[in-house]
Amino acid sequence: MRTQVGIVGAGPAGLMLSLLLQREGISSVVLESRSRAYVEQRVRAGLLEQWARDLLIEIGAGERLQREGLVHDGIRLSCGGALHHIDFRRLVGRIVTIYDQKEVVKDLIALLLDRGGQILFEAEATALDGLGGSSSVIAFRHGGETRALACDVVAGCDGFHGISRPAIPDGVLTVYERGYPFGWLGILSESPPASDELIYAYHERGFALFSMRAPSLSRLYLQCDPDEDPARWPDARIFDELRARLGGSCALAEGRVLQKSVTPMRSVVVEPMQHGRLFLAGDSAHIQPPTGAKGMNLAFADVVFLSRALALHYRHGRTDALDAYSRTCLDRVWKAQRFSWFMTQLLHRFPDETAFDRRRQLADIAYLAGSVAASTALAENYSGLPLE
Ligand code: RFL
Ligand code: PHB
Repeated sequence: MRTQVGIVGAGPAGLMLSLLLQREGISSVVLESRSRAYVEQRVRAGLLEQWARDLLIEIGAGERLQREGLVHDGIRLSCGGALHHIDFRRLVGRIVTIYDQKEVVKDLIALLLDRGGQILFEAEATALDGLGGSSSVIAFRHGGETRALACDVVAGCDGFHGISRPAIPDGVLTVYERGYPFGWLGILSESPPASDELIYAYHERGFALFSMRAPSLSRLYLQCDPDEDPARWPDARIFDELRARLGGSCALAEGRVLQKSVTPMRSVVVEPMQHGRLFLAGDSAHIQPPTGAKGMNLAFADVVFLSRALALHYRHGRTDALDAYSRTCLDRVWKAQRFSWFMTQLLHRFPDETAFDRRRQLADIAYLAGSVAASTALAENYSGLPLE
């Protein structure tokens, strides 16, 4: 098999890249280790920045998104029994959309296959060869056989646990990393959301996030230990804790818990995001705590930059944009890291915190709630910095 761009991974990054390349007349093949059913059911992110929504519509994958996506003008911060509204539409003229990542993935897969794109499911990439030479080969296992995909360029869109990043020789990458002493217990509940917009709750018992997926489906998160066992959280305990952390600022309806799991939290960025013919995009190059809702959006931004650079390369023989790929992405990635860290340190309890730290957090929230300058900065970052 041969193609121009070999893409490892059919998450948001890999699928969007294949569609963007197709629009530029560049061929690609997507290799995905899991089955189609598996990637279409994986519960993950939920929030699209304004420009990411616009991108999905522009590429032709926005029909269901525009019908079923929940458009929010802002978010609410809950603290000390009060709810503070940060109104993105008023402050920066932008909105955000709640639309589950698995729905985004479903729509992108359907569109790509409909347009004659190539995705091989249950095709696990096992090795990347020739990254420093004139062409590369991705070895993969498919249907019990070992096969090879020859390509000009490899796009490593295989997430944080993929093979692309580890395929880069030792000593080439600088890894910037920060751990957090907590995780999130994520819950999907058959109950109407507590509010029409997301609530980020600061509370002495720990952080809680009240999100949603549909008018009768809530997505809820509780700060917990990073190695917490979800089995220790029967439904009644979950709702007692959510109600306590919401602090009476609005009513919370109980419902059947459909799913619960614990996500530990980490910030990681690798530099550079390119090695020879391999370009990393999305979670394979960077992850951040979900408090800023940045992961899927950053994955899309990376592949927009990569597809533009590849178009210039194939159309005009230019390599300047490809050479600048890592720098271009990292500028945005670090701003997203900063914002995700800001939201995380603002709202969580830390085991080694002092009374001074708590007072400072409360002052920060009061400043956000009361200052147009501070809330505009939050609105601008949360709803998505412009791509250009
Ligand atoms: P993905 O989605 O992990 O896709 C990688 C794909 O590569 C496949 N793969 C391989 N395929 C072939 N061969 C191999 N050797 C392979 N190894 C791996 C995998 O099966 C998979 O299909 O990475 P991508 O495309 O970079 O997308 C990143 C996003 O998925 C991620 O950043 C977000 O989910 C993060 N995230 C959020 N992002 C947002 O933008 N907004 C949010 O509100 C948000 N909330 C969240 C989140 C992530 C969370 N968790 C579970 C980590 C909330 C949570 C709780
Ligand atoms: C979600 O709805 O899953 C979600 C929303 C916002 C976040 C994190 C997760 O910051």
